[in-house]
Order: sequence, then C-alpha cells, then structure tokens
Amino acid sequence: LINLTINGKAVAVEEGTNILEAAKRVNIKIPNLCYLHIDDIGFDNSCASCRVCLVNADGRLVPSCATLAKEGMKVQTNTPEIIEFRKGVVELLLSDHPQDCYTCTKCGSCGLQDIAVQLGIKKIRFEGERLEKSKDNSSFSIMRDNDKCILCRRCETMCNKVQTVGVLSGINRGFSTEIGTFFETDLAKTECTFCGQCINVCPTGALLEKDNTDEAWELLAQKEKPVMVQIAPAVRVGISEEFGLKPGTISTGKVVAALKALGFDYVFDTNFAADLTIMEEANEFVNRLTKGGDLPIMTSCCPAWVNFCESQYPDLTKYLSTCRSPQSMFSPIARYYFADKVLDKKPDEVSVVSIMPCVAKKYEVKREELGEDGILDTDLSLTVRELARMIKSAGIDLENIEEENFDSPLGYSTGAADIFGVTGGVLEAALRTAYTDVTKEELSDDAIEFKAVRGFEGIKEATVNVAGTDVRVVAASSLGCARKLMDELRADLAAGREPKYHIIEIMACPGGCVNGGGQPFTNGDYEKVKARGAGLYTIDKNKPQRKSHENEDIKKLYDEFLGERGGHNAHKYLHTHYFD
Ligand code: HC0
Ligand code: SF4
Repeated sequence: LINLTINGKAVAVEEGTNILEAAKRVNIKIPNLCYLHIDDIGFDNSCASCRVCLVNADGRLVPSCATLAKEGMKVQTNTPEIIEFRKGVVELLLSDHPQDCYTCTKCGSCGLQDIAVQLGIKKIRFEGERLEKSKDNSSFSIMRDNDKCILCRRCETMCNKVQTVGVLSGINRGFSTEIGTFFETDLAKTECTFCGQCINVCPTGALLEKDNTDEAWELLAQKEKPVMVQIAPAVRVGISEEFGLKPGTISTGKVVAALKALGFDYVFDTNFAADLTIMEEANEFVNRLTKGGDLPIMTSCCPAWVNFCESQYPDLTKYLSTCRSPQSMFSPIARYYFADKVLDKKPDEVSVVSIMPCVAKKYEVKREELGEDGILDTDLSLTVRELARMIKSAGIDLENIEEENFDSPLGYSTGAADIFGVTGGVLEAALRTAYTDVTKEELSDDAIEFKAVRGFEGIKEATVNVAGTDVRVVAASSLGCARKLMDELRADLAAGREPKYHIIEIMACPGGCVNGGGQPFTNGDYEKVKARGAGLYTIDKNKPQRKSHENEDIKKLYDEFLGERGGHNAHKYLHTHYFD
C-alpha cells in the first residue's frame, strides 16, 4: 500500500491508484470533467484534457486523474489558489462553447454546466476565439455537434476500447482539433453500429440521439389515425430515474398511464413480441440442432450487434437467427393483425411508435426489409430520454400518476420477456422454451432460473443438459466482448474445429438494454445499471407465467393469424435477412 495525505488526511491506497480516486476513499471530492472510470466494463478515460481536476501535489499543480499517488505525497485539493485555477480552466472551456444552455437538449444533465454551477462561475473573463466546427446529422440515430465538444475523448475511448468499433478519433491539430471520423465521412456511411454508447459517456450536448419528439407530437395530433405504442422491456425500469425515483424502480403501470395521458390510443408491450420471438427463435434453434443446421445460433434482436456482425463479420451472418427483433415483430402484428381484426383499419390507417432504451432501434425501423408495399412497419422509435422529455413537457407527474394496464391482446407477456432487457436474459428465456420443445416436459419453477448466465460480467458461459445433450451457451455484452467470441468462432471454423457453443447471445451495450444508448444518463455509475437489471428479474419472479410458450394470447395469435411456428406467415411477418 502507498501512504499519502490529502488535505492533511492520511490515506493508504494500492499502487497504481490516481490521486482523484485516492481522494474519494477519504470522501474528498475533486471536481472533474473529462475523467471517467467504469471498472465493471473496463472503461478508463484519464487523458487529462480538461485540467479541471488540478491539485497541488508536493508543490506542483498536476491533474489528479492522471497522476498516481506516491509514498509520502502531500496533496492539497482546495486551496484558494487551486480553486481560482480551476475556475479559470472552466471559463476557458466556456469561452469556446455556445452559450445556449436553455435550448440545449442536454440542459440539466450536462457535465460542463454542472461544473460551472458548482464552481460558482458568474462571468467569463475571456473573449475566446471561436471556430465553427462540424455537425453530423447523417444517421437516423445520432446527432453530433462538435461546437459543443470539449475534447474530453470519452466517446473515443468508448468506441475504440470498449466497443472496438473505432470510428471516432481526434482529427486535426491544435485549436482546430475535433473528434471526427476517418476522412470526415458522414457517420451514416461509416462502420458505426449506432450502439449509442458514445452518447452515454458524452458530458455535454455534443453527442445526442436524433430527436424525433416533434414527429411523435405530430402523429398524436392526427386524430383520425389511431397511434399504437409499444414499450421495450428495459423502459419500465429505466424511466424511473428521469423522475427522481430510485434506480431499478419498476414503473410499468405508470409509463402506461403516462402514455395514455399523452394521447396514445393503444398502449401495448414489446414484451408480447419478446414472447413471440422466443417461440420462433427456440423453434429455429431446435430445428438447427436436430436437423444439422448452422450452429451456433446467434441472437439477432440487438440492432447494433446485427450492424456490427454485418460490417465486421459478414462471413458469420449466416449464424444469426433469422428472427426479427421483438420491436420489429411487434409492429407488423399491430399493423396487419390488430388493425385489421380489432379496428377494421387498413395497414396505412394506423401509426406504430416504439419506446426503446436504444438509439440503434431508430436505424432498425428504417431498414427497408422491415416493411411492406412501401410502408415501414414502425413509424417512429423514441428513446426513454425522449419519452421522459415528452412526459415532462405535458406536465404529467409520473411519480404520482395512477397506474394503468396495457391494452389487450398485445399487452400480455410472461416473465421470460421482461428479462430480455438485461444481458443473458434472451438466452435464459430461450432455454426455458427450447427445453420444453425438445423434452416435451416443463422445467420446474426452481429450475427455470439459469443463474450462470445472470450477472454483469462481459462474457458468461454455461452448459445445460437438454434430454441428454450438453447444450453449450454463452452471453456477451459490449461489442468488444462480441469481437472476442466472433474471433474465436472464426478461428474454430477456419481450423475445422467444432464451434465451442450452440447458442450465442449478444447485446451491444455493456449490461444489455438496461444500459442502452437511449437510457437516462448514469454518468458512469454502473450500480444504476445493475439496479435496473435487478428490477427486471424482480418483475419476472413475480409474474404468474414465466415461460413464453405459456402465453395464451400468443397461442391465439398463432391460431388466428400466424399458423405454424416457423411457417409461411411466421416467416413473412417475423423473420428477416441480413446483408454481407
Ligand atoms: Fe431491448 Fe429487445 S430487449 S433489444 O435488449 O430482444 O432496445 O429493453 O426492446 O426489440 O424485447 C432494446 C430492451 C428491446 C427488442 C425486446 C430484444
Ligand atoms: Fe462508436 Fe457506438 Fe458511438 Fe457508433 S454509436 S460512434 S459504434 S460508440
């Protein structure tokens, strides 16, 4: 251990600890802006670009995030001289920053705004030179505004180190430095997967989701066209934090009520389609297993993962399940089944909106193959943050609103669907049904929880015995972890070895959709992500039915509309193809 003093307090830390982290151990908070460390996912951004965390260490001013604690070191964090320096640093950042807080989407959750308030900055002494920097609205998912970028490099670290996609990096030099893409290509034309993890670590408004709330208000204003809305599994736990509730609080009935209060005509559940996904995906797996098809089967519900697979591993797309994501199974069922059977409306006489914890879903809904006759199945996909903004601007008090139930029949789901929103959940849900498909027996209540694939490690593997066959499964979250599995699979195939797994679940966001690129900002607090995951497991535990094949409304849908699992209509509405 290394012994030092910080503001006169003795502290002992492991070798390799920086001063900023050492100070936290004795409850001394050093103001900081660019620094971010998320141990659980191996994210470390300590490039010391902003200099806000300056401290005096043995007589020298140093950035505390990038300076390691040393034996006998004496650190001062808050002398008048240091505070004055810090203010100067923040004023310099502000001198080159648009002064448009009141119209900036990030207002209220901006790290730069917070630090300016915290340091009590009242005026900016420097009239800085301004450079107009680039903006990029080329994609359906992400907006980049480099005028608001403070060059903290968090997005670059996320994209390169955690996601291993590598589309963002510093370009140009000196005052002209910007974060950009290779050859300043539009993001939409790069290998960006639209995972949105860069948005989640951006401290300012430089990276945000593409805002579609205006289009949503327009749909709601058209009274002649009913608007159906679906909410993703992870939304019901994510939204709570936007309204001051504890992370992980289950707000299902409150979101339903808020959506009705906003004017959505039918409030349905993506979970219903998650149960449907399991019916199709388990069936596809069992077919591949028993008839010698391509194994491993890889889950296909995460659109950023699908993008990643298509662009980085086109040789492996044949292993992806052909099942659409629940979002994209739900919409055709709403448009071609519910609209016709219940509302007596044509497919283009209704609108379908989805609320997702994700920004890649905005891209997914624009994929041409997820529509028919020029009508895309889903009109709009909004993030949890966008929904929260709509609820706030309508003056709806989510915390105290009286809970309501989903509409029927596309609103009922089993517990298997809820856990889709957390890493390992799709795999667990699929096993609950695949087991019964193969053995014709039901797993008992205490056997349906596959604990080995729960938890927040990046890669979790297990072997499950199904009717005498050892089924090897793995769940990975983050694209860096996906890359490890894909490199391994590619190497096994090239060497003629049997692939290591039968089923691979991949979610692009570390932890799964509970940490999606459209969720409330956590500022790197991974405990919030874990609490959201725990919330989903609680919902599952308390549901009367916990296996997708027990959902009576799904059985009815097959009887009335889809026919056989994996049959003609199922293929038409529930499956898709990929590009390589
Ligand atoms: Fe997810 Fe989904 S679980 S991707 O993780 O599969 O976004 O929550 O909606 O579609 O259901 C996100 C979350 C979904 C889909 C579902 C899947
Ligand atoms: Fe990289 Fe994901 Fe951001 Fe695209 S969305 S730039 S892949 S981190």
